[in-house]
Amino acid sequence: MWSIERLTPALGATVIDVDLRRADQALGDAMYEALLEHQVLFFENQHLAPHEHAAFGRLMGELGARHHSYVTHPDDDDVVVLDWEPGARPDAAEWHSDMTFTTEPPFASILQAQVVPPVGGDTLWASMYSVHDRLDPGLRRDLEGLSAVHDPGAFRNGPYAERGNDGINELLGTVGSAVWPIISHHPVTGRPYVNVSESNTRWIIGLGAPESARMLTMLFDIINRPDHQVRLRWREGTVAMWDNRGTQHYAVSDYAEYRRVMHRVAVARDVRGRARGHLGDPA
Ligand SMILES: O=C(O)CCC(=O)C(=O)O
Repeated sequence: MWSIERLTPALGATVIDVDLRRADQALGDAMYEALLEHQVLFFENQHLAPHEHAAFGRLMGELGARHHSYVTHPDDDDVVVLDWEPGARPDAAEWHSDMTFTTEPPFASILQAQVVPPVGGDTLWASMYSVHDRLDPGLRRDLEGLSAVHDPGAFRNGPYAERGNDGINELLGTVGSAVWPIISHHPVTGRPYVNVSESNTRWIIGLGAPESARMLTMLFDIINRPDHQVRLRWREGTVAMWDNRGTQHYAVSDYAEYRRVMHRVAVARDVRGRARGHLGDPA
């Protein structure tokens, strides 16, 4: 029988004695509840083949949120490969939730380590519930009712290197941007969370440039406090699954001379949450 070990008061738990290759509907239901409670779950020693990884993803919900800038695995199109060769500049060393620049960001992501550096390459997650709950009440009141624009941020760099300004305009034309309340609500638990990220939030609607920039910088500093975080040291075969609503993550880019390879399955839609009826904010 599996069990759960919590990792920090803010978020994160390791699920012990579980084999995700044998996961069935009952385990999927249980992991869903655990995910709602702990926000990010870690499973050691899984070593899922691409089709097993995608099958576990399907147990958690509907797959399909493809990222515009990553390649997929030759054996399974639902598995994205993040392969950072020695000397590469990994692009996830910034706090972000996945694809908040779209109007339908994925519900969850499931990441498995394939090749890890001997040391370094950890990933951190932060609980945006924790950030919200510990905001100064006056600041929280000021933020209620404000919304902010999320856009692809540094994903501009690739198209710019390839095609200059036209590349950026094409990216913004196809991928676009999305507006979210700064205090958003989790669509299933209903809990409020802070929904701005250093990677993707560019502008607070209705404010002038200096006020918007100052307010966002202050929020990014708060998100960056260890009080809200958990940190994973990867081993090959470790799987992490996070709820993309109410968390952010940061992949530390400190392993310059080594290769790091991850497989990721994005779960686009939360089927169980939909069945319960959404409580959250409209996009
Ligand atoms: O490589 C990692 O640890 C995280 C990658 C990431 O940011 C993502 O999958 O969204």
